[in-house]
Amino acid sequence: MKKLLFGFGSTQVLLALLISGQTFKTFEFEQVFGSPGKPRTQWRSGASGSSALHVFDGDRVEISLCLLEPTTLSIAGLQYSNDGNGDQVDFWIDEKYMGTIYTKSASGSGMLWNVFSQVGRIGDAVTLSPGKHTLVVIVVKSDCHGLEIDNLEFTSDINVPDELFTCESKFFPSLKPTACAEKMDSPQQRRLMG
Ligand SMILES: [Ca+2]
Ligand SMILES: [Ca+2]
Repeated sequence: MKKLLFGFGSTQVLLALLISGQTFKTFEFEQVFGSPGKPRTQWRSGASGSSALHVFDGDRVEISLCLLEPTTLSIAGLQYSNDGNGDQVDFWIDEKYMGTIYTKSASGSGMLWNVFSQVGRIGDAVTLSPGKHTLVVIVVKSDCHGLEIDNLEFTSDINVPDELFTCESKFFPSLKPTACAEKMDSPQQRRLMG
């Protein structure tokens, strides 16, 4: 219950979801690297799961949705942080465009990477057939410094464990990395992070 309330803060929303039989599912983006504490998944006390995934222009995350029965779901929200100019992130499920979010420009000399903001619902609900579907999160436009994506929340009419719902995830770095991305992915940085 505590988890459901976190990030939404509205008893009305929670009650509406409980009455309608909807359940929340959460995907933590740092999962794509297995565990936090890597150059792209630094420890963040302000993030859920204590970490987020740093993404740059052209980076892409693919999340597999493994559905056991017909499922109606929607993307209920994204949590992110940004310290620098704004960014544009698009969302697709299979070949269907779901929506776009724009991060706010902010300047905190690096301190704002630990300050996470919530973006509300992205796109309409979709009904998917049983089987595997792919949710694509792609950074379409970004400054050199990129953004951090913490988690993605779904609502679903079928209640299965989170790890079944989002059964696999892969990270695809940009083929044309920015200077900031190259610096973060450098062998020196990986050595520094252990
Ligand atoms: Ca940015
Ligand atoms: Ca997280």
